Amino acid sequence: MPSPASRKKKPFFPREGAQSPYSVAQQRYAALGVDSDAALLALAQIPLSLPCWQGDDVQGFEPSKLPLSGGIAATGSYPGRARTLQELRQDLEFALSLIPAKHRLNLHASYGDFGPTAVPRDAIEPEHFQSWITWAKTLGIGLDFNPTLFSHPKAVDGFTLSHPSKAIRKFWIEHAIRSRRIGAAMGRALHAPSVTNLWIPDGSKDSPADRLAPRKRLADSLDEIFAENLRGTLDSLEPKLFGIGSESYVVGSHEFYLAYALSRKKLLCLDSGHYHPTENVADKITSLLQFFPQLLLHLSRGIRWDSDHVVIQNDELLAITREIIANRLQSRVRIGLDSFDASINRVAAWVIGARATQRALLIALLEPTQALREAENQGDPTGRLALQEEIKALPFGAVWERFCEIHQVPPDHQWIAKVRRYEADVLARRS
Ligand code: RNT
Ligand code: ZN
Repeated sequence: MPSPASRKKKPFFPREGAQSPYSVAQQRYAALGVDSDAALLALAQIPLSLPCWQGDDVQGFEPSKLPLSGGIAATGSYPGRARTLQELRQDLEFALSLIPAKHRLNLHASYGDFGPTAVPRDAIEPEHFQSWITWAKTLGIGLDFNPTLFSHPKAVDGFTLSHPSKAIRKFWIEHAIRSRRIGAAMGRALHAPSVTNLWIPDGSKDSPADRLAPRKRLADSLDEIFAENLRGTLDSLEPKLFGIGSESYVVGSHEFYLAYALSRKKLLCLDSGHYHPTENVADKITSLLQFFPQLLLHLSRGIRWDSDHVVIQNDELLAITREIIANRLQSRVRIGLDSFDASINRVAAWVIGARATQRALLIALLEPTQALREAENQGDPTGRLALQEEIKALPFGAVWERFCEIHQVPPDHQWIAKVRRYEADVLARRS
């Protein structure tokens, strides 16, 4: 006769301490046909390109700094901004030590190792970025690049490559040509192509009388910039729908760059902060990839008029990572982050944004895509919706903790203490 204890129903969940949280999660996912070990391996293969400009409020290292312009703004005065190239590298190395797996750094042309003498933007050379290349090699990370067409006397009236003045256009064309060569030099030196992404601020506050001519001038400028065939760089173009001071008209709009990039075999960059608030950026990915071999993403967080808040794990981000992973598009979508927030610890901003993106990618990698598609293919939208909702409660946190453990970085709730110590020891000493 069985004892009353053994007649008790076996608990569905193993008792606390009986198994590690990861193995419990592993079993929950396996029951849905998802291999969490494979998800951990796949996540480690997805590099994120971190924006150098989050470390110093988009100031750069040109000796004559102009205030940030071009309709973008880093608001806040949190202490500890990196003031020199050495400080920025130190902060980046520290941030990278808190982000699991290997990543990339996205540099702007204004962040060269220029020394005390001003180097005009139309005279920058790969040599000004040699120390970045050496640094990246030491860390074993890749570099991406961007020409800088803002915060400059020749960019103050809102137009650069589409400016009516030929001389101004020529200046910026030369800058962009040189930037492509720098991106190519980085890519060749680091044995993996660098993305050289072009964003320009051109646009106007009020309705222009002529929307056509600036776009024609921009197309012509771009053709000059891309005339040279280069190995080592992938060119990319970043549209925007509106900005501060370009509320009524942006020359490089979505349609402009979409058509330009497609016809010239360039990459298109989707910045998730650049579209109307109800526009679904995630939904653009599979449409564009019917025709583009690759895309670049600037993951960002738009709030009202700002397009560059720190990335967080919100529905928008989850929808984007889900589209990439569920369709196995990770080798065709390059992921960069784009934020500049001067109101919080800037090192923490990198870490929060990168880890949020990795968590969102992991959630996508743990999705029971096959089961969802089966429901869909069987004409069962009810079952699909039920499962889509229920997977939100699956224990992805334990898998994320395992990822941090494998990559020897502090788990959630622990990395922030390290940042606080760094703040006290390093950042607080910067006046
Ligand atoms: C601006 C664009 C652009 C910049 C960086 C600094 O709206 O998003 O990518 O954020 O070039
Ligand atoms: Zn961007």
